Amino acid sequence: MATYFIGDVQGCYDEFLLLLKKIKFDHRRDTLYLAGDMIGRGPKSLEMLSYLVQYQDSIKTVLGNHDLHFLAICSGIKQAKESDLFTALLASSDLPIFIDYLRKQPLLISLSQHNIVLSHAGISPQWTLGVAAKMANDVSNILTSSDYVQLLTQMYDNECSNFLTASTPIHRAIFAINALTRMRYCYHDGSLNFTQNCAPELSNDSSLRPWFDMVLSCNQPTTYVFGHWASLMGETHRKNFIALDTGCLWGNHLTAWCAEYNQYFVQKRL
Ligand SMILES: [Mn+2]
Repeated sequence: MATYFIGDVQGCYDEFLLLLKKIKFDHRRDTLYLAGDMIGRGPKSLEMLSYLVQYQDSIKTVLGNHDLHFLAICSGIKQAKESDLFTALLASSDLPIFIDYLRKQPLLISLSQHNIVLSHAGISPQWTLGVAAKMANDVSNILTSSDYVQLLTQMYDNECSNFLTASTPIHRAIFAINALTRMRYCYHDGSLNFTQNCAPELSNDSSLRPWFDMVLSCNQPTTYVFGHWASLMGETHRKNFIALDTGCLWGNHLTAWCAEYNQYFVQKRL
C-alpha cells in the first residue's frame, strides 16, 4: 500500500504508463495523486483523460491551469489553439463525461495522515492552510454548480492578484484559482506575479520571491506537493516542498514521488 504523486503529465500518456510500470503501481492497493495539468499540449490528452475517468478509485487529481483552460474551451469561452492538441479530445463522444469529471476535481487535497497538501501551483503566502482549503472548496462549489461557466468566463483576470484587497466572493474565488493553479513568484506583500517563470537562481528581480519561500509556517510540519513550475526541475532547496513538474512535455522527464519512502522515480520523455 503506497501513496504516489506524479507531476504535470500534459498528455504525455505513454510516459505516464511507463512510469506507473516503473513504480509497479497496483490499482487495488496503491493510491496515486496527480498534481494537475493532466492534459494540454502533449500528444495524448484523450487517452490520458479516458484513463483517469476509468481509474477514479485509485487515481486522485487536483486541477491545473490547463485543465481549467480546457473547461473554458468546452464552454466556448476560449478557442483551442493548435498547440493545445485538443482536437481528438473535443471530438470524442465521451466529451460530456470528461467535462463532468473535470468539474468534480478539487483544487487542493489534504492528506492529514501524511501531513501533505497537494495543489497544482502552490499555497498563497496570504493564506493559512485552513483558508486555502476553504477557498479551494468555495471554487469547487461553483465549478460543480450551474454558475460554473460564469466563473470560467471571469477567471482570466490578472487583477485578482491580492487576496487582502479582493472584496467580493467572486474576486476571492478568482484569486484562489490564480494562486492554486498559476502562481510561481509573489511580491513581498504576498500578492501574485503572473509573468516571471524562470528558476529562482536566474531571477534578478528583487521585488519577487518564490511562493514557497514565503508561505506561512504552521504548527504541524507540512509537506507541500505541487507541479506547474517546470523551470525548477524539481529543485526547491527545501525538503518539505516537493516540486514535481520536471518538464516531460518539454523533452525532460516525468517524476513520481512516493510519500512513505520519500523516494523519486523518473521516466524520460520518449
Ligand atoms: Mn500549470
